[in-house]
Amino acid sequence: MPNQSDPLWIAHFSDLHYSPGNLAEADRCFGFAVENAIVAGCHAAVVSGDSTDHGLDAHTPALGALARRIHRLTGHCPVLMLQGTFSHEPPGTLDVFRLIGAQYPVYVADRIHQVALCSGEFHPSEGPIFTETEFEALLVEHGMPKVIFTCVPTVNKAVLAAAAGVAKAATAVGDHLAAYLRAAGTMNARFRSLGIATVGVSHGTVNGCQTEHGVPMAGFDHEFGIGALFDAECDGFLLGHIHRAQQWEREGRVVAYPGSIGRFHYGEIGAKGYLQWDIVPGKATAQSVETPARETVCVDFDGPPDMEALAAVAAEAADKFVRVRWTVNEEHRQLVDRDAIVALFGKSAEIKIEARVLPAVRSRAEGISRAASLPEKLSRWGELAGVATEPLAERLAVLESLDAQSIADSVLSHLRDQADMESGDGQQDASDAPLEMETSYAEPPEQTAPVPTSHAATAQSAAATQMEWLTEDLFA
Ligand SMILES: [Mn+2]
Repeated sequence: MPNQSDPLWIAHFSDLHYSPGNLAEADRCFGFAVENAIVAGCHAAVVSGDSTDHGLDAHTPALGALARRIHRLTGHCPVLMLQGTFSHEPPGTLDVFRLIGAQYPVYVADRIHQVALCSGEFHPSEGPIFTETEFEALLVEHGMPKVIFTCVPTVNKAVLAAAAGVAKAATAVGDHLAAYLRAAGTMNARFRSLGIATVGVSHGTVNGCQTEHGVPMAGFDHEFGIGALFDAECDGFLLGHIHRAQQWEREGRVVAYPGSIGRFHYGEIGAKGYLQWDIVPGKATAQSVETPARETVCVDFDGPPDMEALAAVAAEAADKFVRVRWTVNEEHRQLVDRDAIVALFGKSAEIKIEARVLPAVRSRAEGISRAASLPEKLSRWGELAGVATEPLAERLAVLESLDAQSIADSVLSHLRDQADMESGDGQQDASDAPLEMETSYAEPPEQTAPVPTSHAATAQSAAATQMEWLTEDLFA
């Protein structure tokens, strides 16, 4: 341990997330950080929560690996481990670590309180803050503390919710913590006046911080305001929970997240590392040391993946972890060759493929497949869709029986008829216009046979129907 006058140098690790799935990443990064901190001669080490990713059985290799790293640290300096998020670190997970101290102890902070580090040993307060009596007894028995830690582990919101009313639970957590931090601040200011370093350790979200995905955390349901943390009058406030490294400074005092020790998810921005804190009473600095976190590459396509673009990415992605995502419409899904993409990234450490297929939304025409002919199918579709298909049926018959030139000729001849009708020749109307399609299209109108008089009325209405499809927009 250093002399009282030396700056206090704390290695601050957070969010190790040891689990079977994260073992390689967590242990490579934490192993590097532990050795780096030992070589650099840290005076104390802090893990500010989420040492594990979820509850781990005793026989899980990941738990053994974490224990070995912590044990290794205790051969060099005292270690404080803070209780993190309950889902990641079920209460009680850390208890066993109290037993693995070598040269120095592991201190587990799982309640809101203060703890003094004197000559390599931890001496906790009975209640949330050191009392006058406790502190004087501490000085008599153990001498001047090197540092006072103010510990705020994850708080049980259920307990607060019951006390404060469920609706106000989130706000109440912040209010209660702010009140506690202010009270601790009064004591911490006194410790500082005695030349003792003061350090806060907590696990939670600071309002206004940014996540590893670049999302700003702004709202009223977060644990801390940055002002509340500075109110604790700690020289340095060591935070965990947010996986992106970031810090705030006020008059020489610093609040900081080291971020997670490794890169556990795709799409995380920012470097990974641990923090080297240098603290003299009233002034702190936190320097990040980067860990060898895995490199990830994310490529997203709106539509089928561009294979040329992917080939260019693959050329730069040897030994990296690659995620390729795309979104395609259902009818284009067969355009994507997954195997070819996997093959492109043969040299990468991992290729993760996430395809999102947008389902085609179409209403089926019930019974249409049982209709025998195309005109029948058309008519069935018209019934179901509420569309009058007669004009379409006529055009379909024309398309089926005539070639393009004949159709065009007849359209032109009908247009000519119409022009004649508009010029006022009423007699032409009955004789020329009502044409039977089978006979009229290939011939000029004046050569076609006149419709028999007895059928004139019928023919006229038929003519009107036929004219309709000529005068209306063909593509309607
Ligand atoms: Mn975490």
